[in-house]
Amino acid sequence: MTRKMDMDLLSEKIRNLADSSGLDALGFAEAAEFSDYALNHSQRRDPKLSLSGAKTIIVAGIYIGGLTLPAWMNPRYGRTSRLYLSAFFLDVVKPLEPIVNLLRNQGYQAIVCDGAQEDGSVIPLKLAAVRAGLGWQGKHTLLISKKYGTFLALGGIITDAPLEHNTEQESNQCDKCDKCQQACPLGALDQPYVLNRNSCLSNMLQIEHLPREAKAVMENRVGDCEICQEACPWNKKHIDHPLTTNMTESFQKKIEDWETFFYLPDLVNLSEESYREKLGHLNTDIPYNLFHRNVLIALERVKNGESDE
Ligand code: B12
Repeated sequence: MTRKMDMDLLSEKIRNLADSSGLDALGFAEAAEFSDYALNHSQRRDPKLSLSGAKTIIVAGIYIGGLTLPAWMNPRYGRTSRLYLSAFFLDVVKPLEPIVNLLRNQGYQAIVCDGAQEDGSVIPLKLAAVRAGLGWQGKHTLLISKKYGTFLALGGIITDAPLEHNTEQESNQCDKCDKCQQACPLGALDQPYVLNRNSCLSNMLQIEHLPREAKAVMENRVGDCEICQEACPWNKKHIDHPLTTNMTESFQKKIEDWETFFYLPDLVNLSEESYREKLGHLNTDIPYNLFHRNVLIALERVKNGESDE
């Protein structure tokens, strides 16, 4: 009984900390194996390989739909994604720190899914978020939250603290909708709920070999693609009328001069050093030469009058 009260109290403290750190969504899940995880990445599949006494996975989400975006609809500006602008995992890692400190002060171990390196991504975050009750995986494979659509950047902690565990998962609401599948110009979602990584434009824009079919559809994208997310009906209200949340302001500060930063005629002259200085903290993983290649293609398109402008 006392143990249960302690557990509830700690879970409650974590919820309060999450609120004050600006996290928009939080859930607790049992740290059991993700037996349906398809990648050959055993550490990610089994949280106990990261922490042998793991009991709980804490999954957190930050709403990234509220960013003021650069002038992406103008083909003279390079286009990226909300996740890219919000520094992938990193903005979810920082607000998790107070929770990690609390757990450690109480004598528990806590490992953060920092995502900065391949092995830092110690949890399959979409599957963990579903288990924690934050939403369901859509046909584009992304987590859909009723409140935030797919615009939740996810982060997580594995801990040996015995916290409350969610037991009710959100039911899948995609039903017959296949808008994301139809929207993908490269057929990366031909099979619902499975992303063919080799055909995903987000992936292609960060690898050496850019196939001709990707070049034909990338438009002004210089890194990352959000086509499937833009087509998702659960995102419509966020695209038309983004919410303002606690974090919107801090994201915004970081991209203050970015409305002009992505102007292609200037962007093409960005040196490797400035690239690192300006975008390094965003953890995009896109090497300078590939970013520059993407910018050149986008600019060429404007010069050749292939854009609608
Ligand atoms: C590797 C990776 C990528 C790779 C590969 C993507 C992939 N196949 O998942 C690349 C570089 C291509 C990529 C792209 C993007 N990514 Co990514 N990526 C990751 C990363 C690091 C691991 C994901 C992973 O494990 N994939 C492996 C595959 C096997 O997992 P899966 O797609 O979930 O596969 C499951 C389903 O297919 C399911 N399944 C099969 N059949 C069926 C049937 C039904 C009915 C159901 C429900 C499920 C189901 O079973 C599989 C489970 O094994 C995570 C962070 C993390 N640590 O989790 C971020 C992450 C998943 N990415 C994210 C995002 C946002 C993107 C992009 C949209 C980026 C952008 N442009 O904004 C694009 C994705 C486009 C898309 N439609 O997915 C977010 C997702 C947030 C969210 N709300 O869901 C994450 C969580 C990062 C973050 N910190 O927030 N990504």
